[in-house]
This record gives sequence, C-alpha cells and structure tokens, in this order.
Amino acid sequence: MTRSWAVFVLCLLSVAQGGQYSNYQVIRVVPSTKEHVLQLHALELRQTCHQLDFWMSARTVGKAVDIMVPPTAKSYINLALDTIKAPYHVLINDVDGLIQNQRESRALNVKTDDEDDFFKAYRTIAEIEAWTADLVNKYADVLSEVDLGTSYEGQSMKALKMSPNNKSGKKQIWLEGGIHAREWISPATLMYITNKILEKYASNAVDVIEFLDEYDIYVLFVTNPDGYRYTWTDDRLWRKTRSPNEGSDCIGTDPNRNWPYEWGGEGASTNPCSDTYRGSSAASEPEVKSIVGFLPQLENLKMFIDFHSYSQLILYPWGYSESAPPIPNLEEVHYMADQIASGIYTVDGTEYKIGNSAKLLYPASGGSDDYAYSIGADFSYVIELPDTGTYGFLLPEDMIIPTGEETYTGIIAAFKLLKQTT
Ligand code: 0X9
Ligand code: ZN
Repeated sequence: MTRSWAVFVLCLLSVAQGGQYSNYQVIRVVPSTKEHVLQLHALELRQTCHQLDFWMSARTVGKAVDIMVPPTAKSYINLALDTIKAPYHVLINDVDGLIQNQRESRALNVKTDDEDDFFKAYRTIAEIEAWTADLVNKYADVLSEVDLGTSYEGQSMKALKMSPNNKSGKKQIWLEGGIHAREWISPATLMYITNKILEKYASNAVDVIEFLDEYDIYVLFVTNPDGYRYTWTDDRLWRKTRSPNEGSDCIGTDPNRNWPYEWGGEGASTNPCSDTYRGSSAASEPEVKSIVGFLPQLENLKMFIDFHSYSQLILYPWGYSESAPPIPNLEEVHYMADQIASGIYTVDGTEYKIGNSAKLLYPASGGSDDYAYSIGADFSYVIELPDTGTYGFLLPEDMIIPTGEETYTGIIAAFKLLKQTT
C-alpha cells in the first residue's frame, strides 16, 4: 500500500469532532527534505477530514509548519509524521488552557477606568465601535468616518480618515486589520497606532503634523467584522468570513484569497470547507467588495498595509506566485520594509524578517496586498505581527501595548521615509 493510500484509509476511520478546544495541541513540524514538504502539503489538502488546522502552512525545507491537532487526530498525525519521518514537537500543549487564560485575563482587565486601560484587553466589536465613536468626537478637527458598506451579516464597515485639511493633491495611506478573524493582535495594534498618531497630532508633534499636512491616513480596524464577532461568541480560532456557500454546509471564505487580482491561483482552495477557500468569485465577499469599491477612488494611494499575525514578517508583492515577475520598484519596497523592521527592533529588540511574500512565506493568490499594489499603491505590505509561535493567535493581552509601541515606531519610520521619497 502506498503511503498516501494509507493516509487516505486512515482519514475515513477518523471521526471529526467539532466544538471547543479541550485537549487540542499545536505541533510544529520542521521539514528537512523536499519529500517532507510534499507530504505536508498532501496532509494539508486532507486537513478538513481530520479537523486539522494549519496555523502555518507547509512551505519550504527548514521552515516550520504549525498544525493544531484535535485529540481525535493525535494518533493519526503521529503515525503520518512518523511514516514520512518528519521531525516534530509539541508547540502549544494546551490550546484550551490558553483560551481560558485569555478569558480570565480579560475579566480582570476589561475595565476602562482611565483611557490607557483600553489597550490592556482585547476588545469586542461593540467596544471597538464605542471607542471609535469617542475618538471621532475627541479629535473632531482631524478625524472623520468613511462609510464603506456593510458586512454579510449587516455590520457597518467604517474606515477612519485622519485628515486635518482638504488640500488638493494629497497622498493617501490605507491601513487595515482584522481581515483574519482570529488574529486579534491585528485590530488591537492598529487601534494603538491610530490612537498614538492622534495623541501626537494633538500635542503638536512636528513629524506627525507635517506628515498629515501632505498625507491622509485611512484606517479600518476590523476588515472581517462577522468573523471577528464569531471569534468572541462561538469559536476563538475562526479565520474566514461568515457567508454561506452554495452546495456546502461549510461556512465562510478566506477574505485574503478573495481579492480581484490573480484570483483563484496558487495557495487558494476551491473547497468551501478549507480555511483558505477563495470564494465563489473574485470579491464575492461583501467586506472585500466594499473596500474594492472604495480604494481605487484614492487617486494618490502611496502605501497600503494589511496587519496579520503571526510570525514577525514584513511581506511585499507579488504574493500570488513564486514565478511572478519582480515588482518594478523592488529596491525601494525592500528598503522601506527594512526601515520598518529596524524601527520595530529599536524598541524592544523584536526581530522581523522581510521579503517577497511568495518566497519568504508561501504563494497565495487573491491577497489584499497584491490587489493594492495592482491598483497603484507604491508600497504594499502584509505585516505579520508577533509572536513566532509560543502563543500564535492566542497572544496574551499584556502583549498588546508592547506590540503597539514597537509597531508604531516601525510605522513612523515608514512615514518618514515615504515623505522623503514620494
Ligand atoms: O495567508 C495569508 O493570508 C497571510 N498569512 S496568515 O498567516 N495571517 O494567514 C499572508 C498573506 C501574504 N500575502 C499574499 N500571499 N498575497
Ligand atoms: Zn492573517
């Protein structure tokens, strides 16, 4: 019997169990041969029948693959990895324990007696909306809301616009977070950065004042609000949108495989049950469609950043394929990424790797970064925030402020360079 046939039979024997995460583990496999990588890819294709969740997809030799394994699939995965002889170890022993810790920590930190408390806890959609409304009031001279539309479940999607003037010929920047629902550090970091830029503006910090004189900054904290809400109410580790799929019981599309540039190519699944499902068509998701309806109206879009987690990477186009041609302004884009990484490093010594998305991470088509670059954003990035796997998507909330602080420094370094070069 061939190996893959053996795996297929085992797949039929395993009974998938839904529900919460008791006795779930995350294991890290580091493929040391090309054969390991191929086998891990094959395993990933069959992930849904074992309820495996590839927190980090298979890439190349030497690059870690993180797989969340339910108790029902432990013997299967052990056997499969022993058979292909790929080295692995337990990365997170008790996924449910981390989720419970986060719940308990939030209960202690949820209070907002003073303003700074807001960043001591992860925030629900309702809390984010209330905080945003306060922010718009507080900084009325520079801040306004832009209505983008609604999500599939009818939640309103509003971007914030930081702009102290209506000067003609202004350049624009778009920052978005929370496109993947479970990556909670993303909206939290983006809110931290936004708040700090506004504080600096209000305290007359010259660099921020001068920057906003030439650039309008648009910010969307939660790009996938239905998914984000679902991570609070039902499933902490949900990634996709919440729209139904015709002919399937599985819900949701990966919104970061749904953008209308090179849609449906490599690294995007045609299976609605997959976590990387590309959707029924390009921009099938109302959340993606709303932004696609707005972004091209920005005539001078200079920079686009989509915040994700985890792995500490700064990635740039093209991400859709390793065989895509190099982007024309590769040198400048790489140098800008280097400046962001250096800025981040100066704060606490957190190290980021930078590089082409398809090569440094993996090819994935239909991504927001490729789309933004395709419509003319000179600098387009995905920033994969901390950590590198100790907690993964379950980064403790006492990491919000340090992550916010260092990422803010990186972004300010980018603004400085942008102003010198565009
Ligand atoms: O796979 C993704 O969508 C991103 N990584 S994550 O672990 N947060 O899911 C990376 C996207 C990189 N960009 C493109 N490949 N276009
Ligand atoms: Zn992501």
